[in-house]
Amino acid sequence: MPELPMFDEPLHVGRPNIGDPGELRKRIDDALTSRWLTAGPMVKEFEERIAELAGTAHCVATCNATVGIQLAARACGIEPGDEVIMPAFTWVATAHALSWIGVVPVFCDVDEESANLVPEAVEKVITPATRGILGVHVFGRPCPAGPLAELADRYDVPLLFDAAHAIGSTYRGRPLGGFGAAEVFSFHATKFLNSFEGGAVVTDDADLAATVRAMRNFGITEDGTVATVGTNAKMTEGAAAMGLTSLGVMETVMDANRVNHECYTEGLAGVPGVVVRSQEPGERANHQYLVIEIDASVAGVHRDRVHEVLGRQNVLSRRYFYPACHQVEPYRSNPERHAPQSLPNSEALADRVLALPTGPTIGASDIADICTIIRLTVEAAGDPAPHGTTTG
Ligand code: T4K
Repeated sequence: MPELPMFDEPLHVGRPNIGDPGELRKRIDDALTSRWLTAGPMVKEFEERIAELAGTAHCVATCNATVGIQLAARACGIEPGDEVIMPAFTWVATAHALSWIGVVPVFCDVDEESANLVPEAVEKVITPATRGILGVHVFGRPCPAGPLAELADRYDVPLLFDAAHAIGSTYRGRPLGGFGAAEVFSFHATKFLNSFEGGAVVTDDADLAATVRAMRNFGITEDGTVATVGTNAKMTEGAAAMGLTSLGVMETVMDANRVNHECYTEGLAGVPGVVVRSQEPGERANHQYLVIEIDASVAGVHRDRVHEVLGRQNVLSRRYFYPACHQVEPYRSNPERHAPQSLPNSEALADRVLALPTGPTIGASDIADICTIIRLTVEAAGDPAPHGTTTG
């Protein structure tokens, strides 16, 4: 391994895709000239574009996805004290979004291959106290939305999806966004489609959309009356300007990510214990995240060691998602409430996954070099490093 970092500049996971900066500046100028700075015409245009992409009748843009999940849950009638089943293997925001509004996340194990909820596992943790199911399309790979909807119907509870990673991917050939009662996208700076910070609730249900829209604006409905409890979750015109600009390069970014996925798969072929996570066969994938799994028992080296070695070479990989939700506070201290069953697949995944840089700024030769670092680290395998306790 070279003494000096292989890369002069750090390579990040989640480097924002900006699109044409000239277009962005023009949109910001337009907002300044019109003196319409938030929840204005650009937000409306952004909502129309997102609804079109998701194939849904309605889109309500929000300041981020965390609050979007809260609005969607409240608009579905999920109240403080209610229990909602969700995967243990996701970014902690999914769990915290619920907890912050007093809803109790109950963690369910995920399928090891897809890293998503599957109905068989969900049914095992359903109790009379269950008031909802919140699936997550982890790394943009679709949950089995059809069978989950049948299960939710059978138990008469709403089904929602945290689609933070999922715009541009499909399930049974249809864009993610149109499944369950509502789905929630994230447009955080690190997402491949970004609006600085931002999110959106998408749905085909007109009443639900109207409730979310009111809740986003202090509970005020279209006719100006306060009809419900609400918050301030509005998207700004600046955020929408970035979102619209970022939409201009979305297809290019997805193409680049797809090619990068192939390069990593080829580059890591034959490295014992290391696999590149795949996407759903037959579906369109946005390849939002490039995630490898390192099985220490085969590779002879733990994921944390590879993370550390890459860091020294200026490749800033991220341990998405580690720890699993039930392994962090406040959930860890209350397993009776949050983790009624064991969660072996979520724990195994959290112990093995490592997100690597992707996106249009990463080229084939960068990927070849990153793969070389990983290959050499496995070849020189020593004792597994002790586990850390921080996320990412
Ligand atoms: N559900 C799921 C499944 C999610 O993954 C997320 C968020 C949510 C819900 C909630 O969505 P939002 O409420 O955020 O809309 C990041 C993001 O903050 C978070 O949005 C994302 N998931 C999560 C997976 O990753 P961190 O703490 O790892 O990110 P951060 O800010 O340290 O950035 C990661 C790397 O990206 C940095 O090392 C450098 C690079 N970066 C970041 C920013 C912000 C840049 O190059 N430029 C930038 O402007 O959480």
